[in-house]
Amino acid sequence: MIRETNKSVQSNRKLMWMSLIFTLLIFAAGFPALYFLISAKVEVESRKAINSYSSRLTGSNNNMESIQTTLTALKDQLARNLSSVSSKLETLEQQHTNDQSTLQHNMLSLESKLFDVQDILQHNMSTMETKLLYLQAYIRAEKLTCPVESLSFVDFLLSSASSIFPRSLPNYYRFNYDGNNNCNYGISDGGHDMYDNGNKLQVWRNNEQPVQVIYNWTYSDPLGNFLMICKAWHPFVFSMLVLNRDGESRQYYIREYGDLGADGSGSYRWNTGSLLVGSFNIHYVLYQVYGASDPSIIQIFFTVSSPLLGSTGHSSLHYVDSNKGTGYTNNTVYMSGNAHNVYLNYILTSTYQSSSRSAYVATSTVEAILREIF
Ligand SMILES: *[C@@H]1O[C@H](CO)[C@@H](O)[C@H](O)[C@H]1NC(C)=O
Ligand SMILES: *[C@@H]1O[C@H](CO)[C@@H](O)[C@H](O)[C@H]1NC(C)=O
Ligand SMILES: *[C@@H]1O[C@H](CO)[C@@H](O)[C@H](O)[C@H]1NC(C)=O
Ligand SMILES: CC(=O)N[C@H]1CO[C@H](CO)[C@@H](O)[C@@H]1O
Repeated sequence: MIRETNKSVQSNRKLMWMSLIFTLLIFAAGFPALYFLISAKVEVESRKAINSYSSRLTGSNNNMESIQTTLTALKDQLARNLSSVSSKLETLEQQHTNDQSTLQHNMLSLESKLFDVQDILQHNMSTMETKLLYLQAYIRAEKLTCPVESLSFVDFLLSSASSIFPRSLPNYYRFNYDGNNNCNYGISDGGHDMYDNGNKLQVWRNNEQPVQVIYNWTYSDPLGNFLMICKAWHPFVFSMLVLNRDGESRQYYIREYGDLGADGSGSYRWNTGSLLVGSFNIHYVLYQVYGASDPSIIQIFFTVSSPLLGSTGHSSLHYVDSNKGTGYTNNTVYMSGNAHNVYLNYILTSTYQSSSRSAYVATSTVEAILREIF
């Protein structure tokens, strides 16, 4: 039995060893396998991680590149914008310079216009002042010395001449007044080429300054030595009352001047004469331009004195033939003497026939008309 037991103990030990060895064997084989398994797993995982990281790296590389491209594009754009801005700036500067010079130019032209306006105003002022001066002197002189008949004589002469000339002068021509109303002192074209800025008048005394006669105005010499009335009617009538209050011997002048418009064609003639109509003592100087195809020009200068007009002293009438042609007139007619309250008059009239050259008007016709007037 013991043996048997020994035998069984021995087999048990064998079994123990065997299982120990077996276990050791298992351990010895299992660990490396496990290790192998684990390390394979780790490798797979890290490779995965590496792959994802490198792909992320590639992605960010790509981003970097695109950022760089964008940056470059922006830089280009900026450079272009910069140059466009600077060119715009230049344009603006140029425009500014142009604007400035335009502005300066405008300023200059405005300034010159201002000067013109100032000139006109100054001229108007002085014209107004002259007119005022005349009017004041006229009123003064009229109050002081003018005979009551003085103005009524001019009224009478005007109405008489304007009714008698048209009906008594054969082929009477009613010329035009075409000057401007503000400064009307001539006839630009009286129609049918009669005048080219003619029938301009000046009056003066002795060596004094000539006074321009403006149509339809009444004047008085500021010193009160004469009054004058000018009517651009039909015919044209100018009348000057020579007051000459102190009775000194003097000359009173009328000058008619301008372009006749006859351009040198036709003829001219001077005549003088005198007549007595009732108590009216008349001396005349007649100037005519005739024989051109234009209307004739008939200028009658005449003095009228009469006890009815308060005239005293003596006077004579003269003319100066200074132009000697039919292009222009420069007709100076003057009254000299110590007379007082004498009228020195000028009438412009005309004749015209479209079919023939204008005829010379005989002194007898003119005298007949003057007789009819008085
Ligand atoms: C450059 O100009 C363009 C138009 O030409 C404009 O659209 C853009 O905003 C500008 N860029 C910059 C940076 O000024
Ligand atoms: C002068 O006055 C008259 C009548 O008052 C007028 O008919 C005529 O047109 C005026 N003439 C001028 C040139 O102003
Ligand atoms: C006009 O005639 C006068 C003489 O009466 C003369 O002194 C003057 O110089 C002449 N004027 C012109 C512009 O011919
Ligand atoms: C108010 C007045 O007389 N105005 C005149 C000033 O002068 C200019 C030219 O000289 C005329 O055209 C105006 O009528």
